[in-house]
Amino acid sequence: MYRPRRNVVTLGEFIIDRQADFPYAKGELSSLLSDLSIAAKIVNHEVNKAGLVNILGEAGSENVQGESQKKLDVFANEQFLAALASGSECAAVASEENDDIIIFDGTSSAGKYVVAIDPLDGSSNIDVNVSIGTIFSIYRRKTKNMPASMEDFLQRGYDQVAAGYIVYGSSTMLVYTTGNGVNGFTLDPSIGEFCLSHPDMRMPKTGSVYSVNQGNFIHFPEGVKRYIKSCQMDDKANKKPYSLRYIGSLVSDFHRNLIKGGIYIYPPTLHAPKGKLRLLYECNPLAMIAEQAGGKASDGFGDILDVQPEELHQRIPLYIGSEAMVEETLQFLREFKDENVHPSLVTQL
Ligand code: AHM
Ligand code: MG
Repeated sequence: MYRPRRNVVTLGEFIIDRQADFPYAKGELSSLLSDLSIAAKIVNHEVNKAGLVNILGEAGSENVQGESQKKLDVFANEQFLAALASGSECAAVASEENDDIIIFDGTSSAGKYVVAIDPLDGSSNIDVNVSIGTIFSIYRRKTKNMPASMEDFLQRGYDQVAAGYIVYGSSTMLVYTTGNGVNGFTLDPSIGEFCLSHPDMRMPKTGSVYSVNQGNFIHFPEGVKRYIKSCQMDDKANKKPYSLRYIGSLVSDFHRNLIKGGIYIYPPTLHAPKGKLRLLYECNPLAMIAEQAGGKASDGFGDILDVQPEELHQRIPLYIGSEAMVEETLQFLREFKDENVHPSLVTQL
């Protein structure tokens, strides 16, 4: 008998199909991921027409890091908060754009999960039509029978139950993990659905791309300088010299390296001794994805996912990507840890 079939698997179908894999499966985490994907579609729509409408430019306010916010940052933040607030699974959100955690009232305070999010990462690229992204991290709440609190967010990356990102690039993709491999979905604008395009993503063990803001070179620790120099050597056996690729949007640089192999580095610098990137909603979610895809993420000493956070907007150095490349960088850091490092970095490290 003829049975019509279609090849496309939508994100919604995939999430429901995988629901049984979740240790506490009752559909709440699935529902939370769906809420995030809906907000992602709305943000994508706005990102795509950003050049056409008066939504570009400074919003006139500064975020908690003292950085100027773009209008699209504000819009994305509002959309993700609204999507999470309207579901009943998320009890509270920590966002790069908000000083404090946002605790949802009413039924949502019973939600079992909290979400840490960078609603629009790489915001300096908005005005120039270069890829930007959203990064999210989901934890089970620790608090019970009371409103969510800071304690729910200050959990190690290894405690994440799910993590993901959306890259608004030449196409828009949502990539996520629930600790059971990594899967990527591409938005098909004609039907408005994220469709499974990259099942079971694996990060190549090594690559030939390094991503770092080399403009800060003189302020890097000696080990990072030596690693960069080794990337530039003529060394055919190890496929060096590597290519330098730095978009300046962490999500986009990470996404390319996830697919093609490579390393992304944001080390401590003289002016930013703890690096620039935020542990909770930038480094931890990408570290979970990297590890789930066979890659590695370190702060220069140990696994990023093993770091006990002390504050919401904590910054941390990041070395993330193909396992062999991260390992090699760590070797350089160990070998040159005492050499030629600016005194302020020695005390901070
Ligand atoms: P943002 O969250 O304010 O956009 O900052 C994070 C971004 C990352 O996406 C990117 O990799 C990095 O900052 C670039 O920083 P720099 O310009 O110092 O190289
Ligand atoms: Mg960011």
